[in-house]
Amino acid sequence: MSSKLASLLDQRRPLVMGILNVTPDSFSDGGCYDNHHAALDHVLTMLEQGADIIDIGGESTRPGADHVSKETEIERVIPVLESLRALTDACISVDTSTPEVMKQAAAAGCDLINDVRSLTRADALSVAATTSLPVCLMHMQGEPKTMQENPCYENLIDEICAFFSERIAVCEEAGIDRQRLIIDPGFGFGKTPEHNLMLVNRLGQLDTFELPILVGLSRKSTISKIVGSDESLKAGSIAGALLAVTGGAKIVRVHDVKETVAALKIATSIQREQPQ
Ligand code: 8Y7
Repeated sequence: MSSKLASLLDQRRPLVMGILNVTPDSFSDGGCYDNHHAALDHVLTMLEQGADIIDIGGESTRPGADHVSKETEIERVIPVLESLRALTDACISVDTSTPEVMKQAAAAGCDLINDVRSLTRADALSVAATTSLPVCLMHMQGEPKTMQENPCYENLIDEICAFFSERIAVCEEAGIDRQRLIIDPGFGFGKTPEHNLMLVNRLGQLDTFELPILVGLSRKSTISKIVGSDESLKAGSIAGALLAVTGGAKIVRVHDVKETVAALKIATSIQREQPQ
């Protein structure tokens, strides 16, 4: 594990990963930050608000999204990453499944590879191995284009655990130390609302891997389906983040950094019976 992420995880409090979408069509930032300077501003704001990690993504993985070429992804992600690296020592994650992006992101000084496809693309394993960076492995059933059409499991938790067992073994064989891995059940990635809700309750079953757990529930459709209006999405997402952390998540990937940081401070203070 990179010393930067490892020392953050050593703090034994939940970490907040702020989302920076550099895509013209993202789940909910809708292209607001596709401009370089606005993107940098947004990151600096999230860091001031207490984000521990920033996750930069140039490929929309929202349900139904089209494939993005590696050239487009590189054009979107690398210049922003380079500018950010010059501005801050903060932990920066790159959300990508593309080996060429991983390679260039590592050269530009990123600290974590966040791959929703768990290094399944050709060459992703070997490239990730050579970067020496930590990797977040996420569970997904199917591919973003079609994953929400008919998600179906015989046993959700067993299948997710089997998936992680296999991917962890494959990573180790490729030379990626187990200590470099983070796991994520992949809320909304080939899952119905019922699946997602059950997963929050059963997060503890992923403890058997003894790896940090990351979760992303922020503004996802399960939250919006329950709370309805846009104004309630923030509160709904924070409730999800709190319960995920209570269930054992070590990192929450969120849009609303300021409010999530405040909510988690209360959770940690209550847990320690000491104001944090
Ligand atoms: C997740 C993610 C997205 C998630 C991890 C969105 C890139 C969809 N969701 N990465 N990425 N976990 N590790 O709504 O849940 O932000 S994209």
